[in-house]
Amino acid sequence: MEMGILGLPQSGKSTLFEIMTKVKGGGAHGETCVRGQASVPDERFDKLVEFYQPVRVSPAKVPFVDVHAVGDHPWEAVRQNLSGADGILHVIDGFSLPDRQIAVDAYRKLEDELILSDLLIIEKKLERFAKTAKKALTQQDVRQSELLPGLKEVLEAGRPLRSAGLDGAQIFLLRSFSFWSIKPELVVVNVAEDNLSFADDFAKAAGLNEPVLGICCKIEAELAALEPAEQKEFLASLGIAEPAFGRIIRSAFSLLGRMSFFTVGEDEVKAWVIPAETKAPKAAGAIHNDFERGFIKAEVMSYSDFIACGGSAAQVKATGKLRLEGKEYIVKDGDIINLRFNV
Ligand SMILES: Nc1nc2c(ncn2[C@@H]2O[C@H](COP(=O)(O)OP(=O)(O)O)[C@@H](O)[C@H]2O)c(=O)[nH]1
Ligand SMILES: [Mg+2]
Repeated sequence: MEMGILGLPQSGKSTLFEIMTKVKGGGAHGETCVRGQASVPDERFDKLVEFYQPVRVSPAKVPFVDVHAVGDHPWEAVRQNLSGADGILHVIDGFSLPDRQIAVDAYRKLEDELILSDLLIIEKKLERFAKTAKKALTQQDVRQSELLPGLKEVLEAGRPLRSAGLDGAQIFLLRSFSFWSIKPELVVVNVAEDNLSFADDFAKAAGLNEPVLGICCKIEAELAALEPAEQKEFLASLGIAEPAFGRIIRSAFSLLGRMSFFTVGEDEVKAWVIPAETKAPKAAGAIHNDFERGFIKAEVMSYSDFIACGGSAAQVKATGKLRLEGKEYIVKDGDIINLRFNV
């Protein structure tokens, strides 16, 4: 799982990457590509840490990739380093020239590049299908050849594949193409300090289905350099409850279809990252492969029951709210789990 950061040069990609991951962005040491993990802010997690006061604290993480794409062939660097990304964070410069049309054009410029790239893939494939004898086509070929012409029309209309209303099976059928515009996308407008509402202006003007969030990287970079207590003061002075970068990380996390369950104790409170709709043994496998094989039962407390019982696991058990779940249990976001396994 990985989120690729896309955007024109000087739009603030590396600045945002650094704010989110605390890792120096691409280009700082001459690399074309830098990876970093961003902690996902989660009030529930903070609360669990407060109750357990553990030695180690391990929040959920989202990996981001920052590409330093400059020079004559920036697109090549992007292609090489972001093709494996599961989602795209598209950064728009909204600070240097806060003009809606310029921002929308900047967005379209890269978006059209991705759409064109996908269109070429489809055209090539359809050509190949046309040249192949019907009998030589596999079942998968046939299903692809039925699906692709409609998708070609979507792209020709300038729309990304993620807007084509594809279902899970169709997306699976298309996975080998590594389409760009099929990836879920979060749009982030990097706004000027004195023009925080520009992200909303952009969203209205662009009329996108994709989620759009605003951030002023300049302010948030200053914020990130402060001690936690000073951060709170600084935010309060601006009338902001939470820094925007936290919301961006959370949106990326859910855009990638991920959720977390918790394991708790005095040694460690940890948020484990799993895809939504994961069954208990697979979730156990996120902790250790052996736990999946040797899975017996999961003792589960819901986060809300835990809080209702004043943060006492014993109280949860005493009130009959501790559930013993088996192999078919689908883990819910925020479950607090203790595994029983046999290895
Ligand atoms: N005024 C202003 N400058 C910014 C902001 N975000 C980034 N910059 C500056 O814009 C330049 C390019 O930023 P960078 O993150 O390297 O862009 P990248 O090429 O997309 O990675 C740097 O000099 C940043 O300091 C912002 O919100 N406001
Ligand atoms: Mg950069």
